[in-house]
Amino acid sequence: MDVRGFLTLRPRQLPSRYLYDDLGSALFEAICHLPWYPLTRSELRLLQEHARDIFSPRFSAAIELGPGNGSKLSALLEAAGSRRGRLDVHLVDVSESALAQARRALETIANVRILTHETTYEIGLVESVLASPFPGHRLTLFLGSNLGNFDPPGRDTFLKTVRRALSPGDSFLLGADLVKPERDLLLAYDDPLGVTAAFNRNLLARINRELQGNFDLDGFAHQAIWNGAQSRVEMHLRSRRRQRIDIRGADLHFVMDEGESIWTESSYKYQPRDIASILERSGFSVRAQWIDGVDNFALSLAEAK
Ligand code: AVI
Repeated sequence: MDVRGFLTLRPRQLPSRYLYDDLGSALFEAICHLPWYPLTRSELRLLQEHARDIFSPRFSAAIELGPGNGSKLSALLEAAGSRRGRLDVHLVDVSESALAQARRALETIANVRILTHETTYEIGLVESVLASPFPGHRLTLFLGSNLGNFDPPGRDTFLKTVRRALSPGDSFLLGADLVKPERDLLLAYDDPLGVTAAFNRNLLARINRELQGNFDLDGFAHQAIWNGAQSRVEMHLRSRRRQRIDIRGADLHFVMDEGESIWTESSYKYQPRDIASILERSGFSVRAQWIDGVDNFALSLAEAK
């Protein structure tokens, strides 16, 4: 973890990818079960309902970037039924434990060969494409509204990199959360059980553990803010008092004022038409968009131009 550069920025920040150590990943799994965080269930419903439209018999490989516990891809493959032939399934993640879990969820499915890539999305995608050359087309999946954790310039660069790795006619399935009433968004990111607060504060515990920090976890309040102008939910850790922070492993020492915050995550929320134009700008043609009107979530199926 390189925290020095981020914590000295104003406002102070920590990248959201640092939320996911083993405990952070387990807390995120728990969040997905919370009644106030409907994204995962909503996306799963869409995948099951539209599996036969998503899946084309011409696919010879499916590549999932960030497969989590593998449950979404396995639900999609099961629901695709006879639309699916023999398939290479590539799972890409930096976390060895996530890959092992996803592999276990998928290996009981008939007619699939599973290949794991313990690396970044960008490198893993290129490796997957090289390992599953033509004939046949590939379906790349980027689900869970993970796109929402990129800021807009990073998001556009990432999607263009994905497009460049693919060949014309390959498909891309994107799951993204939609704008909804502020009350629902704040409950999703500041739940009454305090699981999201624990997920956020665990970042400080991780720094204490891995970099010999002295963060007092009770000295920071979890805060979720809806920033309507930027269309994003922000997670912050707000200092409850003036306090001195020492992170010996990063040779970093500073004072935080009462009310000062560390910004730990942005989750962008979209309008369906924005998702379509982002994809088009990145070199894809949108073929279909399915919206869950109950929880406001969108699945978009696009094809590399
Ligand atoms: C992983 N990512 C899409 C989640 C999100 O909704 O931004 C992470 C999360 N943060 C708080 N709750 C869940």
